[in-house]
Amino acid sequence: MNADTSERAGFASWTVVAAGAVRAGFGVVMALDAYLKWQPAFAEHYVGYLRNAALAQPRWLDAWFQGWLRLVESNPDFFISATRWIETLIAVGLLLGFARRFIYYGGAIFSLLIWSTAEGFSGPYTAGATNIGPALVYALVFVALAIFARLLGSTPYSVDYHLARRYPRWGSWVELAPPEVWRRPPAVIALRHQFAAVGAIAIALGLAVGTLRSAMNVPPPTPTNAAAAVTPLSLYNGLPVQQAHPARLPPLLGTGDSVGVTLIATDTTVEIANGVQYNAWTFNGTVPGPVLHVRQGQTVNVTFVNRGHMPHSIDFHAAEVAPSVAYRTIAVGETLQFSFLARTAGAFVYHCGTPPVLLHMGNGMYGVIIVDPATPLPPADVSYVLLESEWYTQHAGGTVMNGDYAKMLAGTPDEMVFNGEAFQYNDQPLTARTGQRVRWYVLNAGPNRTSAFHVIGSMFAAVYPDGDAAHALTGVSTYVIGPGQGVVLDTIMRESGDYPFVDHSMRAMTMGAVGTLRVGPAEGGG
Ligand SMILES: [Cu+2]
Repeated sequence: MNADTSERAGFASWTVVAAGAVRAGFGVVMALDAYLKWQPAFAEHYVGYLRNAALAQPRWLDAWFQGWLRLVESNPDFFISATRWIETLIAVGLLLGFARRFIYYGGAIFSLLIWSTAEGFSGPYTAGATNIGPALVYALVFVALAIFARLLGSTPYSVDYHLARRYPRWGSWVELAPPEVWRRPPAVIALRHQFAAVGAIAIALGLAVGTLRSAMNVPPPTPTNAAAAVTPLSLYNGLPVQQAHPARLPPLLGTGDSVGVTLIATDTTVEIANGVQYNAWTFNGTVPGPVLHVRQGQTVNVTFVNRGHMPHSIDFHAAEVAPSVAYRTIAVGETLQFSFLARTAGAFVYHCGTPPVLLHMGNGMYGVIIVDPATPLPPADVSYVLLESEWYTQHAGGTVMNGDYAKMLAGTPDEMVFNGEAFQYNDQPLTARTGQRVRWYVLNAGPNRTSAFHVIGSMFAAVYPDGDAAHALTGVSTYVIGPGQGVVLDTIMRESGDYPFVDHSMRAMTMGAVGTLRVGPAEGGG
């Protein structure tokens, strides 16, 4: 053998092996595909796939889709079974190299039918789409396999080859090359080529089988799913927050019989974890909105201005007024004025009440109004206001998040926070001294979840569910606060040290609803 023929023999050897490997590898893919077709979910939604694909097709394709729909809907069981068996036969044919001509031509036609019906020509071709339709690619692979078989003739890696040895007629049915090509003796196959091909197929098979279970649960790679997969806590930089949202109870808005307050709806970006922002809808540019502090018996004159980008409204839980008048939705640029008498003492939320309220509150439109009782509670040394709420997010880009209404509806928050930002009072602790009466005004804006407020290492000295000292509860360690509810609680720490305050739902704590009260020694004492 001279160098030239040995080179040619080597080339023949590896092309035969490679073509066989491609066929077998594609057989594995088709086998997985067939396996999925045998799952019950395929049968349940068979007609749905076709109806879905028929949506938004151009008019000239109406007849095509309507024709298939009529055909399939008249006997769905037949088409379900046919799809399952055709894919299974194709997979077996590819793996064994059986009836290759029929498998390749049939496979290409079948794939084109799937592509042009159930896959709806593999639309939509939107920005962010990640494939142009598997079935179209399948059709091209079948064509490529047919070309290999046409050029290379038969292959010892096929049942066809061995059948044709015994029954030449079989060869004339299933071979794609002319008889003089497929009848000639097979190329001498080098062992190293065979080992390489078998190794590659084994690895592909191992990966495919190993990942099938998990791959079946991966959400489809749509832009929406990609955005929802990024959470604020995955972007959170973990560094200490430099400036926390103020938690101290501000002074009274005024001491007269009436007080005025202006609340302006604006769209702003707010920090929801260190290094992570949210495109929020706010009252006065912060989430939560400003804490309003009034006294029982005062009249509150509200001016509400809408400088957002959509209609908004405001609803005060401290008021008893006709919501159809005072809480009505106003358009962008409009101003609404109303007054209410703060008849009832306590800690109350205010929030936007424009439908869908879930979306408006989920995007940050809430705040707190504290109404001091006419008969004062025992005097507190230091008072804090904590408004718990949830963030439901999807990635907007960079370190910025948007709201995710689907998550709001599902009630699956990405963060749960006190005063808008995760973990901020761990980095900037609230402070007190031993023996001081610390008053906590704790509220839950929701929009969905119930809070279980607890200060670790302490018992509440008093809980005022209705802001009335005459009804104070004692002996309470954890207090439940539903969405829209607020409560006043006192603690008096006996020992100095750090006291974490939490939503005792451990999930909420993990998602950011935790902070620290740092208690120092009593003034002038040890
Ligand atoms: Cu609103």
